[in-house]
Parts: sequence; C-alpha cells; structure tokens
Amino acid sequence: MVKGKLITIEGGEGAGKSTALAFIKRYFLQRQINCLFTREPGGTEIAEQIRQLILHALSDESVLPETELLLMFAARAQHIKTCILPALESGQFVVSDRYVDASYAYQGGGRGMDNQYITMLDKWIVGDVCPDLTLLFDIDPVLGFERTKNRGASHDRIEREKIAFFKRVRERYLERAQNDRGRIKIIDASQTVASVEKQLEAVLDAFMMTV
Ligand code: T5A
Repeated sequence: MVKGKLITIEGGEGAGKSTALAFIKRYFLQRQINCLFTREPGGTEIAEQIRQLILHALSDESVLPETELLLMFAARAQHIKTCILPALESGQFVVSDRYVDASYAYQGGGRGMDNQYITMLDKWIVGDVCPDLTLLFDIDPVLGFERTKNRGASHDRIEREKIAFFKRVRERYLERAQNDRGRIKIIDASQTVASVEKQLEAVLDAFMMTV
C-alpha cells in the first residue's frame, strides 16, 4: 500500500507557525506534491467543536488539566481516524499544525501532568500514526508574545497563561527534540521571515531526499 508522509509543525505561541505554513504550501505546490493541510486541536467537524470548547469555553468553571488532556486526545482520535489516516493511506502528504508533541509540551510541561498518562493516551490514540518529520519553531516566549500582540486578535484560554507556563512548554519541546533528533528539527523562529524560510527549505529539501 502507498503510504503518505506526516509532517507536523510545533512551537510556542507566536512562533510563526501560521506564517510558515504559507511557505510550506508553496513548497509542496511547486513540487506538485498533493498535500492535505490540517490542524490540532481540530481538523474535522467534531474535533473543531472540541477545539472551541477547549480554547473558548464560555464558563466561569475552570477547566481541569485532566479534562484538557482528555479533550485534546478526544479531538485527536477523531482527527486521526477520519482525516489523517485515510489521507496517508491514499498516499497523500499530511501537514498538521500541531499534533501529539503539543500534548507532551503543554499538558505535560506547561500543566505539569504526569508523563505516564500522556504516554498511555499516545500509545492508545496515536499508535503508529507518528510524524515522519516535525518542524519545531523555537522562540523565547517573551518574544513570541510580543509578536502576538501586534497581531491584534484576543487571547484564547491557553494564551492567557503566565509566561512561566510557556517557558516550561518550551523546555519540554526542546527536551523532546534532544531525544528525537532524527524526527524533530529545530527552526530558530526568532529570526526574520526570510531566514526562517531558508531554514525551512533546507530541512524540507533534506527530508524530501529520504522519501
Ligand atoms: N494545544 C494544542 C495544547 O495545549 N495541547 C495539544 O495537544 C494541542 C494540539 C492551539 C492551542 O492549543 C494548545 C496550544 C495552543 O495554545 P494554535 O491554533 O496552534 O493554538 O495557535 P497558536 O499556537 O496560539 O499559534 P499562534 O497563532 O499564536 O502563533 P503562530 O501561528 O505560531 O504565529 P503567527 O504565524 O500567527 O505569527 C504571530 C505574529 O508574528 C508575526 C506574524 O506576522 C504575526 O503577526 N511573525 C513574525 N514577525 C517577525 N519575524 C518572523 N519571523 C515572524 N513570523 C511571524
């Protein structure tokens, strides 16, 4: 069976993932590679509804870390089974704006949830639908937040966390990159857009040589 490739994009708030996505779309279009672009939490109708609940729940009740983690994986289960897997099995490339590494970084690093729960859900829900390549947009959270201020949109529930939370998120991402250098490629997102695109092109070119 032809199998596509799964590329994921990760990083802290305001790291420039959305900006880089436009470049990645052009990159694959120019090479006439059929690519599905999706995101987490979200990517399917139900998963987008769960995203809304996670990021914009209209309630004074605080969302428990356990609830947040389980909702992330509930959305991910829908996303994998109904969107990612069928695309990969038809030989398509899939590019997801965030995936399972985000749960380790945000719920594990940020919220301090025990890794064993995340690993258990990862094994159950993600299984072998692992990314072939992960682009980690690394930036100091202070600079990331400066950038989102310029964007003007209001902050969602997670974006309203304190800077210490995002420092822990960054540390956990970097720790994962350190332990999985073959898959996770760090992009220095503090650089100019042109420099970020240059880094991306080099990583994508190297990856395409392997497929
Ligand atoms: N989440 C998600 C979890 O907690 N657990 C999980 O398992 C998953 C899957 C999702 C939220 O959910 C959490 C993480 C997140 O909090 P999201 O939709 O991924 O959120 O959105 P954010 O991460 O919040 O992404 P942002 O939209 O905030 O940031 P981006 O996309 O990284 O940044 P972007 O491209 O919008 O850029 C921000 C600003 O900077 C400028 C842009 O023009 C823009 O104004 N910019 C640059 N400026 C200077 N130099 C550059 N190189 C620049 N690149 C961009």
